[in-house]
Amino acid sequence: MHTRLGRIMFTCRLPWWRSSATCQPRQARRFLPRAQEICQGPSPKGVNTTAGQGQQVGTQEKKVLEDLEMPFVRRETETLFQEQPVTGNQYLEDALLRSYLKTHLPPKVLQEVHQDLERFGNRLLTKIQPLGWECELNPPVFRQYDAWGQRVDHILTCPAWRRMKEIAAEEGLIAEAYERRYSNWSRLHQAVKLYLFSSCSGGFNCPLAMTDGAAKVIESLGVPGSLKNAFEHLTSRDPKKFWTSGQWMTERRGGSDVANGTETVARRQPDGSYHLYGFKWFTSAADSDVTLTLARVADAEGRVKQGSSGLSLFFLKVRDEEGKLNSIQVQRLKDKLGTRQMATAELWLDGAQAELISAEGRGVASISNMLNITRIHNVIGAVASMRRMISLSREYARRRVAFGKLLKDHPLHMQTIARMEVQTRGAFLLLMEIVRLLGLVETNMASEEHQLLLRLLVPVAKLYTGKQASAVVVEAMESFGGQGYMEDTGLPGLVRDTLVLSIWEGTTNILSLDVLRSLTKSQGQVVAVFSSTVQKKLELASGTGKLDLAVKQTRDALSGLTRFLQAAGSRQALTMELAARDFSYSLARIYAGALLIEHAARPDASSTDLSAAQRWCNQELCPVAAESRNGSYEAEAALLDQGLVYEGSPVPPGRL
Ligand code: UCC
Repeated sequence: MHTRLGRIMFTCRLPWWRSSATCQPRQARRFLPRAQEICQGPSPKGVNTTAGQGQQVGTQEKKVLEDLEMPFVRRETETLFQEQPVTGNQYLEDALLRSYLKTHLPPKVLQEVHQDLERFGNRLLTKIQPLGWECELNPPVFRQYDAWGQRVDHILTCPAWRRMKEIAAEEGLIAEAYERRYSNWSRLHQAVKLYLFSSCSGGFNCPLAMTDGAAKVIESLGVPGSLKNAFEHLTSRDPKKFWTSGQWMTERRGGSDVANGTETVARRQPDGSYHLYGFKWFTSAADSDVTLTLARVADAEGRVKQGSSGLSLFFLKVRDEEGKLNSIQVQRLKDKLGTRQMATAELWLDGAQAELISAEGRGVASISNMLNITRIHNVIGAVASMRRMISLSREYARRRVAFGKLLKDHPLHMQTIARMEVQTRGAFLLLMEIVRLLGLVETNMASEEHQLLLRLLVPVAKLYTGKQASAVVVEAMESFGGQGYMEDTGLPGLVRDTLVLSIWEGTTNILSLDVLRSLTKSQGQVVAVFSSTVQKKLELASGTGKLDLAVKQTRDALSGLTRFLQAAGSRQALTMELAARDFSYSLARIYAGALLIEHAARPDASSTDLSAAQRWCNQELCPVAAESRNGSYEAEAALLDQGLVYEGSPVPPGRL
């Protein structure tokens, strides 16, 4: 029976948690005659059998019919099947999202945004989720040659993936941020739509991240005449006009060390354009229409400048009007753990025509506008994954019976999900804070403090939520027991797609170093603004009684952070490098704590707002102070780290 139902569900090609279109066990029962057919093979009528075979079939048929008479075999086991969690409109079911919008948006904006999100939530549920699953089942295929031996390098994507592109345009998933019809709140509106879209987008959130990043770079350049057309396409609501962009940064010598690892050379042409020659080792959504990429401009003798100051930023169209690749060859598609819905390719640039769009040697600084946007999208993806898994997990707990009661009535199970919920709430408020600040910056309403805070919080949020999301989705998968590990439930796919979030767009350590970069570049101002902003939020909550302990814990953590920085100032650079990750985690935990406290201090706050703030603040909020007391950032500790890692390794100690 298990096998039969399994087959029925497989035939439906939808995971069991996918909205109303899904084949549920109950619906599957209606397919029983079909299931019998699958089990028995074709009807004897249609089969040209010998008399003996006919007799055998007859016996089998009788046996099956007898089995059907047996209640335990045929019916009772059905009742053992676990009910699928059925989630509804994810906007309406997200209490924190709704209370955040109600608190922060002006009433008129709230009214319109609410209507749009409710409608979008329904569209996601009924139309977009099934498309996302189709994308999962039909990953892109690479066809290098046509039937006649012509090299074509076609990346074939499925119809659902192409439909996602149209939907992204129709919903204004990029346009919303650039039209600014809600002034500084437009970014937030866009981010919330992307947050709802993310986990049912079938991976289409990735090209959207890069498209947004490309539009941002072009806008920050003042939309020069040569890029006006591209900007219009990237920010279009017309599905026929809408373009997506790639972000080709990674080369063979590494994804992080862009400044030293980029080998691609740009040769200037008489008409002022450039031809690019190089190998891009990891290009996400390689089916995009255009891309931004880095290269080194060669001088008249063909020499290039190494290092960061030798890099410049280029814009190029991937194909010409006839769809022919722009002197680009696709070497192969990457075989990834997750995000398989999306074509990631290795590309040879063999004279690809491109336009220089930054000042020469300012490539990294220019593309960092894109990186900061894609890193925000990464945060959106992380919070969305956590929210999606918790949403499914809590629904499942309302239906699954174990040890004589529903999972929701097992206190330990609820404690486990509640802990995930607290993590997700902190991450969500961090995300909202960043997009709120970005909205202010983009509408010239930001103070210098806002800008500094945004510069600091983007890498902090990216690195912290990426790690949180990996931990939360794995924990949530466990809350389904063995079912969580079953491929056709769709849950492993969600887990796989989440695990990349701490890797791409800068790993945790690289982003921790970016946090230090922001400190150095601003001469410590980012931390001064961070401290004063946290203090202001805490002051607003002081005297609310139930939050007093949380406020004290956050204040103490902030003092610990300040003391650490004062002491670190007189130490070697090694101290800050060793502390970079713990320092960034401390910033994330303290700031998210302050945001949760602020949200819980609202006059109409609920008891759950209160307990989320209290519980968040009960964790170690300033790990960098604790580890510093343990001596973890001393030169001696660094040597011991090596000793621990390489004990027993064949590497001679002198070489370490
Ligand atoms: O491409 C990838 C996958 C695409 C998929 C996207 C989908 C994601 C969406 C998910 C949705 C669910 S993955 C490849 C991503 N690659 C990276 O993220 C690179 C990681 N490496 C770094 O971030 C490095 O730290 C570098 C490349 C930034 C280091 O380069 P440099 O040249 O050594 O850095 P410098 O010299 O410190 O910085 C050069 C300039 C400085 O400005 P000036 O010269 O004015 O002082 C820096 O201040 O760049 C500025 N800068 C920044 N400015 C560097 N980083 C930033 C920043 N983050 N913000 C502002």
